[in-house]
Amino acid sequence: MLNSDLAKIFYEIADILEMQHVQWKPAAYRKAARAIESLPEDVADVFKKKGVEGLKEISGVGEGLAAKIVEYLTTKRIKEYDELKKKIPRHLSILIDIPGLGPKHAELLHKKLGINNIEDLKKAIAAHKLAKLSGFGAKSEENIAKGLELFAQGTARTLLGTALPIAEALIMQIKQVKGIGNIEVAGSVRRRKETIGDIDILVTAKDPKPIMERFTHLPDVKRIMAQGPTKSSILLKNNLQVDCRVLEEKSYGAALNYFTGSKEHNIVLREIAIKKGFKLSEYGLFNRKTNAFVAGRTEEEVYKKLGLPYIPPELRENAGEIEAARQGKLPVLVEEKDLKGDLHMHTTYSDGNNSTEEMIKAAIARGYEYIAITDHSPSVHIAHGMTEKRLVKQLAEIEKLQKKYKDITILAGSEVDILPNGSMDYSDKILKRLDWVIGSVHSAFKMPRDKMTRRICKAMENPYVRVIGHPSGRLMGKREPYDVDMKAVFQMAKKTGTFLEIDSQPPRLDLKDVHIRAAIDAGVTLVIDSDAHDVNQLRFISLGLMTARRGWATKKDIANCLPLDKFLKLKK
Ligand code: DGT
Ligand code: CA
Ligand code: CA
Ligand code: ZN
Repeated sequence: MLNSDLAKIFYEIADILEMQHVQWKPAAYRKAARAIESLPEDVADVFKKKGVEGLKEISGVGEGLAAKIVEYLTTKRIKEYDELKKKIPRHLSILIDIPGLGPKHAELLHKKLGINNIEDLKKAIAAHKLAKLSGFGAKSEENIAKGLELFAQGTARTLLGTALPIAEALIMQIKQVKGIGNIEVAGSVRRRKETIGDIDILVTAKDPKPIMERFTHLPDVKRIMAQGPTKSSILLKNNLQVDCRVLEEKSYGAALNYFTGSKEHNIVLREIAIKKGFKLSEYGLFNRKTNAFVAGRTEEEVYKKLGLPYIPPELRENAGEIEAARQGKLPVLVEEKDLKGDLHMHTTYSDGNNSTEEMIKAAIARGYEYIAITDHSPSVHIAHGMTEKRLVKQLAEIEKLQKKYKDITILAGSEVDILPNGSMDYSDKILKRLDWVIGSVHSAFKMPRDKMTRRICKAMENPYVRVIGHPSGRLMGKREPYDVDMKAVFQMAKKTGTFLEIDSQPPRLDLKDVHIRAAIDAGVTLVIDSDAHDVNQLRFISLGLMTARRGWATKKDIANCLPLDKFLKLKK
């Protein structure tokens, strides 16, 4: 959990330095921030085990930044950060957190309209004061209003990619209590929803007291919200709420079912129970007349008594899963072990943290049969997109590395920008030389719907474009998806045999669950990619996999579930 706090500070230092027009340092801080937030292990543990040398193994962390980390670990502060914060006015540090509002505009709003905080800004927008301000106008007022909405959503709910590792860490800590039976996360985290309101943890134990004691005294607790004999709620230092309930072994399955939800799924289950002469609650399934206990120890047994097969948590949204279960038509959901490769990752050739060779070695360690190396094309300046010349150099390097690493097949690829007119950022001559081309939109997001739809469809008509990367372009909490006719995209994908990507970066998860399901229904094949920018981000693919499961995806819907020989035979 320290990792995300520390990464946040580094990102903020980068932002402030950038406002002061400091060169290079912001990029260095951002690189380290990304590596730290991607780290599978807590930085504190890295430091404990391997000392400063261990910290310096983190990509982007040299002598200087390692010292900052140690400072943070030992004093809980970073002096440079405290001093930088003093230098920028408070209103700026608040306002620049709003998506779409940069330091220049924030300063202008402060000077001209006296806006100091979010509340001031909301009022000014309601009175249309921005629209009348020179340098702004109605359009930018609308955009800032949208930014405010995103900001509110972003602070109200937490990304699955953030909440899941926290939930797992808390479970590890609670598990150490003697006499603990089962422990599992329930609620939206267990359903793998893309954002999480709060974390729900269920525990069984004969004596709930030591569990509640431990839970309310976990190291990351900021405040105890409620404390009872079998149920407590805490607020973590990062403002995420966690509920914990201790139950009897006998009703564990019924409680797990109840607290996993969704509420809508539960309502239908209770109706089924009533029709069968039962009563279903968090305590178990009971005979309605005699009140005798019928089932409750496991979820399987509850579903069975209701005449249903076990329904995976990811499907429990009352979106047709109960009918499918009744008819024996539940999909056999894709699993992590089905993934045979990863077809989207970046290296230091563009904006990745690690070299091509480091990425290859990390992919081998994950047991993949094949990967694609896909750095950015030249138009993406902020991501150091490669010129054709640099791409050719990388191709030669990949060829060499392929000879060295025979256990994995390395596809020489690229994530090529789809330009606003729908043409690709590299010539066909270059595209033809590549084994794997992703087409992605990284610019001109605000096009009208029909134009954006044509832009993406035209890219799919290019015979070299195998897959459309992060098809909706959303960044949860930061950027809305662009306006595009997804149905038309699905049709064109099917017609041209182009894959659509499920990008696993935590704020993307793009395609999202409902789009995945619609794409599959339209006959489209998908790929699940990590879009890793660091060796430690390859594991993000599990988030894309969870999203695919929420989209009812089976193994046969995902191209990179094919073994190497079959995958290589796929032609567009
Ligand atoms: P979240 O936290 O907003 O991401 O969503 P959930 O689904 O985790 O919701 P939460 O934490 O309020 O409650 C956890 C589960 O408990 C929820 O999925 C279903 C169950 N639950 C909570 N309140 C009710 C209720 O009033 N009726 C029913 N049937 N179930 C409820
Ligand atoms: Ca919850
Ligand atoms: Ca809850
Ligand atoms: Zn990418």
